Amino acid sequence: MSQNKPLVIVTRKLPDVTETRMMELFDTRLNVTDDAMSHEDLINAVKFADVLVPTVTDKIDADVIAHAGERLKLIASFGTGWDHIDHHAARERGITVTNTPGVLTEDTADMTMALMLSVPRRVTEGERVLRAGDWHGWGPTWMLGHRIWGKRLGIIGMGRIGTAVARRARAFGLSIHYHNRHRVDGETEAELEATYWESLDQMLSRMDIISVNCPHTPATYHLLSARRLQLLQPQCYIVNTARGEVIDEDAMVRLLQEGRIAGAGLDVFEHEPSVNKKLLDMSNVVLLPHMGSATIEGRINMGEKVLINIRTFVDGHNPPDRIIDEDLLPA
Ligand code: 8YV
Repeated sequence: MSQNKPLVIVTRKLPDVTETRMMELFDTRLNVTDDAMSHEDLINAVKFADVLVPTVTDKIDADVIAHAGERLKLIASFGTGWDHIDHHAARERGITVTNTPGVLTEDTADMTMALMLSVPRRVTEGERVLRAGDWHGWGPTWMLGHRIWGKRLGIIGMGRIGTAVARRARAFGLSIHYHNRHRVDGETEAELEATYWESLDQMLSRMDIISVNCPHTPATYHLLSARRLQLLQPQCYIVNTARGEVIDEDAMVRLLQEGRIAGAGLDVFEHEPSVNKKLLDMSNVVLLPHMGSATIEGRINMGEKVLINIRTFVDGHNPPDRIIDEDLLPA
């Protein structure tokens, strides 16, 4: 790290308050146009930066890290998921990686509930009919969806977000089931009246709604594989606000087309920002453009975390949100 203010390169437009404070504290290069950086732009950035502040849209792979200059010591990512960063390559180069956990938990859980309600109750479908001028009045058997009260919700990944989803879902009358790499503590399990399934296969075949809330790691890539998706019951809905890569998206699309699952609420996709065209034609799916954490409050909190991580690191301390190897364990 240089003697003067560290050079911080920010890859995307961040909230004004974050950018302003960053300008005050560090020698900061902002991205005022907000155009996503190309692979080449990222390589150029890491050659000179002391600190890189990327987001989920920047693939910081081994090649980018191989081009890092001697000065690059910290990658302070703006976001909780860090699957866009080759953490092993960074560690081998002595580069610390941080993220922004905790501050987007409630917002993401809210969006999960929004999808969980929207798909079975046909919310966006009904809205589309109305806007198209095709609503000709109430009908006793028209636009019927399915009740969620009393149904079984299976949460994959009972970390902060999964637990926040469970709390909300309880209030909507869902019974909570979960699969996680560790069983949660007894108090939380009792509070949520949650049933733990060590076997994901066993859980999947019994649920009415599946919510994906685990991070994307090598161990969770296609965790919902073609084989596992076939275990779901035909009335089951899938909700994903975590990462598209956790589900074999082609296999899910096939099951949706064949009517072998009831529907899906998706905020994330396997090949973002491109979305499988077949999904666009389906009425039983609700599709959102990765908006789970998109609140002004959440983004400002995320910015604050990035600032704290950089400042702490620059001052010679362990940044609070340093990514540690435990996170690489399977979900
Ligand atoms: C963020 C997310 O907005 O934090 C995450 O893991 O998926 C998003 O909600 C995004 O990552 C910002 O980089």
